[in-house]
Amino acid sequence: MTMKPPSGKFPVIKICVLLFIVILYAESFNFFSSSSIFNPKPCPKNSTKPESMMSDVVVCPKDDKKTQEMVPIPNAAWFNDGFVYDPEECDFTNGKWVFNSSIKPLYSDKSCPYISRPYSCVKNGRVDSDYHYWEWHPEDCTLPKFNPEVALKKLQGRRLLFVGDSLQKSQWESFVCMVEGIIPQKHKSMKRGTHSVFKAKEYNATIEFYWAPMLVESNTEFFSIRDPKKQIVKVDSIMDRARNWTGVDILVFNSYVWWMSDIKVKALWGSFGNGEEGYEELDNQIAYNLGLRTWANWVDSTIDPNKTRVFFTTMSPTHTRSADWGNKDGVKCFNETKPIGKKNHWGSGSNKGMLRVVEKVVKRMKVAVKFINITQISEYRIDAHSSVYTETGGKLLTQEEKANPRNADCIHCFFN
Ligand SMILES: *[C@@H]1O[C@H](CO)[C@@H](O)[C@H](O)[C@H]1NC(C)=O
Ligand SMILES: *[C@@H]1O[C@H](CO)[C@@H](O)[C@H](O)[C@H]1NC(C)=O
Ligand SMILES: *[C@@H]1O[C@H](CO)[C@@H](O)[C@H](O)[C@H]1NC(C)=O
Ligand SMILES: *[C@@H]1O[C@H](CO)[C@@H](O)[C@H](O)[C@H]1NC(C)=O
Ligand SMILES: *[C@@H]1O[C@H](CO)[C@@H](O)[C@H](O)[C@H]1NC(C)=O
Ligand SMILES: *[C@@H]1O[C@H](CO)[C@@H](O)[C@H](O)[C@H]1NC(C)=O
Ligand SMILES: CC(=O)N[C@H]1CO[C@H](CO)[C@@H](O)[C@@H]1O
Repeated sequence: MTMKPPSGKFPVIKICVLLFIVILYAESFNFFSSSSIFNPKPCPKNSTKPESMMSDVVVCPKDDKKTQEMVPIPNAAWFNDGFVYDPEECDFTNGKWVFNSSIKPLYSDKSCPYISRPYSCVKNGRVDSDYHYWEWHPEDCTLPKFNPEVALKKLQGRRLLFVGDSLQKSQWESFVCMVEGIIPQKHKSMKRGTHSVFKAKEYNATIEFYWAPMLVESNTEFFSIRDPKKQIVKVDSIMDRARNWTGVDILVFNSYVWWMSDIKVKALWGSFGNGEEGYEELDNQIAYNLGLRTWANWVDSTIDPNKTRVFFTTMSPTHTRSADWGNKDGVKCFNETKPIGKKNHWGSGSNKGMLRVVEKVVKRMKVAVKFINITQISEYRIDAHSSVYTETGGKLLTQEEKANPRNADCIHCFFN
């Protein structure tokens, strides 16, 4: 397999999928190649020479000093953790958003038919457009340019499945939209449901999504019950749905916002099988821990790490408190049109305690789970939410409703 030097920056700013694609690019070279591993490394800041023996591809950020080296590592396999892309080497999450009006977005919610209506900002009437034109520039490395064909080739004969909540669903839709443009109509198909499947037929590849907002079961997930006070979470129930997560090559999980209601989580164990009595009220971190451990046990007992790569997307921040970024007169993310420039900004919508819970659970797992850490890079993007360009109860907001900042959706990411 040959690899072209990564060049340029990401042409589209998809907060949610950006890091995943970086990881796909970084890892899939070894994932999908039997004989060699290509692993992007940052250039040491004070040198132009790659220093690591493991270094396969080194691209310096400065154009005139591009250093490249490719060293196939014989007999190394993609699962060998010693060789897998190491976020410590180039922390993609450490960087800044840079405005670039020359970016040509790969799709818009008008060109791609797969974006759900609540996140179709342009269709829903958003007229400002700066939010399309911010590029993520990591400090220590250059991101590879996204190429839909290369991405599809990497997925050839494979199944990629996203499992989780609506943010994960958006991530799936965005990923599909980034590649579907190059596939002729008759060579692709989409089936929607609890388990949605996009097929790229020529590539024998599928990009799938499974709705499981808490990973484990709850009585609210299909919206038959809408009152959060009546929500009951079956913290040990995962088996029925998880049967549909097997035989997949790449699994990407997430779960966060559904655990974050203001009231305690009513947790139920299977042994209280009859009806919904016998629940226990728990703090969200404790309940989250129980739910995630159920998930972790399933992964450890079911997933063959030689066949399946497992990822976990960290929480996507909510931007519902404008005082977090010093806009005292603002309401939520309403009317925000620029990212936050302050390095390491961290708002009240990202609960560090919850992050620690996931980290701890994952650390104890047998199967290596790689984090797609979107939290920090998304924290900056107060401008990148559906805001009032969304719908409620299946209906677009009226002009009047749009004028009311309180109606802004500051949880979901935009999809342009
Ligand atoms: C380059 O950086 C390394 C590690 O950060 C340090 O040990 C070394 O002294 C530096 N060399 C120069 C010439 O600054
Ligand atoms: C802006 O984007 C264009 C098109 O992708 C690219 O050629 C150019 O290098 C970018 N500019 C900067 C400063 O990154
Ligand atoms: C298509 O991919 C699946 C795995 O997703 C594999 O089992 C099957 O053999 C492939 N079919 C062809 C014709 O390559
Ligand atoms: C994965 O493959 C390696 C090397 O072929 C083998 O040693 C290991 O037992 C396998 N692991 C599992 C879980 O099958
Ligand atoms: C939102 O922005 C628009 C356009 O800049 C402005 O006309 C309007 O007054 C703003 N609304 C609020 C509530 O700040
Ligand atoms: C994700 O990034 C945040 C901030 O950069 C950091 O605090 C956290 O430990 C990271 N979590 C994981 C699981 O990588
Ligand atoms: C959407 C869904 O849950 N699909 C299937 C999951 O797996 C079970 C058992 O294999 C099927 O009965 C479901 O239809």
